Amino acid sequence: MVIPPVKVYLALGSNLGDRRAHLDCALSALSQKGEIVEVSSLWETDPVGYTDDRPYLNMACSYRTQLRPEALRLFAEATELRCGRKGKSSPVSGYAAREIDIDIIFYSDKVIATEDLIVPHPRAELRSFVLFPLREIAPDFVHPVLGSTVRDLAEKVPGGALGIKQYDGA
Ligand code: PH2
Ligand code: MG
Ligand code: MG
Repeated sequence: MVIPPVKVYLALGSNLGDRRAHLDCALSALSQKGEIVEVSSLWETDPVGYTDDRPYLNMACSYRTQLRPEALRLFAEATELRCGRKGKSSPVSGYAAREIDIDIIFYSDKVIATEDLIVPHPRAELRSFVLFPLREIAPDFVHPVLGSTVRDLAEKVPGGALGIKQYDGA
């Protein structure tokens, strides 16, 4: 059964190899099963949650898709592999450097909690590397659990603008 298109927000990151190429690969792969609508600028960010000296390039995009949440999760994972990701990591197994990471931050205003997928992303409000790019494209989007806009969450994010700067492409 086909569902009407929904708008979702994705966060992308890379800190291994040709970071920009990995992000471009992900965007073009995603556009084969939906429409990339808005794209943030690139932000260079210090790794959060583990020790690593290789900075990330992070960005966010909005995406119009007819994939249901679980199908989108699987497609995002397949896209990570196709765009060069070698290993899997999680807050439980421990983070590691990665060629490409694609996270579902919001799926429309849906609240989802299954064994494999939690949306809104459970750590979005703690992460400037998610909120700063997202604020560029969706400042007024309201977090469906917290009831705050992305703009407000970004302004209150722990650590503020520490360890994150706009990437000048050099
Ligand atoms: N992703 C993580 C863990 N830490 N740190 C930065 N700066 N950027 C990320 O995308 C990132 C991270 C888990 O996915
Ligand atoms: Mg992630
Ligand atoms: Mg991920």
